[in-house]
Amino acid sequence: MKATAKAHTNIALIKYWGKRNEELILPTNNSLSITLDGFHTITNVSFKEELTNDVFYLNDSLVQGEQADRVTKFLNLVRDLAGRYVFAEVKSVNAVPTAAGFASSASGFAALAAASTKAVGLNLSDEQLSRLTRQGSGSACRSIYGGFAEWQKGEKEDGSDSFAVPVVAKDHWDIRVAAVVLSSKMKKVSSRAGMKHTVETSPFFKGWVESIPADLEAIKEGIRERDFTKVGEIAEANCLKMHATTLGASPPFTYWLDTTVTVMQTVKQLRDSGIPAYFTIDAGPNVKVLYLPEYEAQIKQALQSIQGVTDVKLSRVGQGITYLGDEDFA
Ligand code: FM0
Repeated sequence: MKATAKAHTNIALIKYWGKRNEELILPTNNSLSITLDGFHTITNVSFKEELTNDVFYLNDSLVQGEQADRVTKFLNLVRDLAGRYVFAEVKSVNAVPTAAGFASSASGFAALAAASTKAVGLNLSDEQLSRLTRQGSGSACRSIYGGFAEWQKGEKEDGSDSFAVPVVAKDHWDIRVAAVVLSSKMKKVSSRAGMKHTVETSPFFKGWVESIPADLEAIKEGIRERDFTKVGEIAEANCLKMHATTLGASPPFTYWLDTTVTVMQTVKQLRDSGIPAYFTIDAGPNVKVLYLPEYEAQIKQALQSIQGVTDVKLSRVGQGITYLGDEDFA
């Protein structure tokens, strides 16, 4: 009754921003991401008859409160699916520095879903696993796959047609992502709270949702053709549209800091000087920069030299879920 799984985080090029059902985590629009090899979570789940509640350790520390409740809520789904009502010990090791501005919830829930379902004896298909993972954290359903993945929002009220699928073979394209870490200690508006507030109050939200199908069609074509300019332009514009919805909210808010804008301008300057690069930003101040391998040295140098940037972490396209032996869990 135990298993260990590893999952990587992902960065969306077409953003998931808005839910139509908060309980089931059903989105208002399709989204599309790249799984990244630079950031991962490894999770070991043991279901044990002697436990009287779930216990959750993150990086060797016992976690209680809201984060632990989210793990238990997710394990309840797994127990219902398996028809086995046994509590679990969950041990996670996160190699996703929170400071890098990646939602560790993506790799976290993907690894939890994979390890817990395997431990309880469920043998799920990728589609079933993605659908289940979605209910832990929406963006996590894309981390089941390596390479480029699209989360199809689905139409049904029960969410049975809302899950991610691969877009191309994992090794289709060696595209790179630099995560630019800023020095801020800004209080964070979570993506969950930020998107809810935006859906409820921003008049720009409607325009956002309506603009998605065309972006998706075009970016998938760009990915298939390995057309970096096309993919970069669409991803950057899609990110700007998402952030524009927050400025239209009431009260308005933004995830950007002054250094966020400086990094965006640097990316534009790199392009003007002949180095192809495009940015994207999630629900936080840090910037992710898309680039091609041959420009890695220049990209890293330019981003590192910006005042207020504390770190630049480079990543390649990563793989989907892998299962590890218990001896691999350190
Ligand atoms: O990843 O409320 O998955 O597509 O990162 O747990 O379903 O943390 F930029 C924002 C991620 C949203 C875009 O939201 O929300 C993306 C975002 P949950 P998530």
